[in-house]
Amino acid sequence: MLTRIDHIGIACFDLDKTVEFYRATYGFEVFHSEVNEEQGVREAMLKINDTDDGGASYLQLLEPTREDSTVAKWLAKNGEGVHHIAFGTADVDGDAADIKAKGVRVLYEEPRRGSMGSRITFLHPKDCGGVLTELVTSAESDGH
Ligand code: MC0
Repeated sequence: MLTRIDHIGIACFDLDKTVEFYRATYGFEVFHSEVNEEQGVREAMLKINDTDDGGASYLQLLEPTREDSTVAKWLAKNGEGVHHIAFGTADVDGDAADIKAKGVRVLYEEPRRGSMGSRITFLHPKDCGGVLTELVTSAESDGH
């Protein structure tokens, strides 16, 4: 069951500059940052609020680390902006299987590693009304 907005992913050319915009404009601070080489991104997670399912909601700022990454490709075509939304679930495997059975393409056979030790998969934007959609099981809620 999808129980929260885990994060909104925002693509940017310059992570440090974008982090500073969110700090100066809204007062949001970096909760966590990391490089995910598999996904080709350097990212900063800005925690917005805890949620009543024991998780939290974040803004995820993404800067590509290589030109062939999905985010670099997207930035070249669209410029900076909202790249994807992510729903949180305690069971990414089960929810991905249920959604796949409804005819939506799930992009990974098995969930991969996401921010802060989470397990993630993506749904094809062309099957989701133009919205790249991610499913996330955070490390805290993962029974695996
Ligand atoms: C591509 N398309 C999008 C889109 N990316 N539409 C909405 N939102 C996006 N973000 C559209 C394109 O405009 C194009 O439409 C069509 O999908 C095919 O795109 P493409 O540029 O030709 O590229 P493909 O097919 O090679 O790849 C698209 C695909 C890919 C969605 C399969 O981007 C992908 O695998 N994304 C999932 C992984 C990802 O994005 N990782 C970065 C965040 P037209 O109409 O022109 O045909 S990593 C992350 O977020 C992690 C760290 C985490 O949360 O923990």
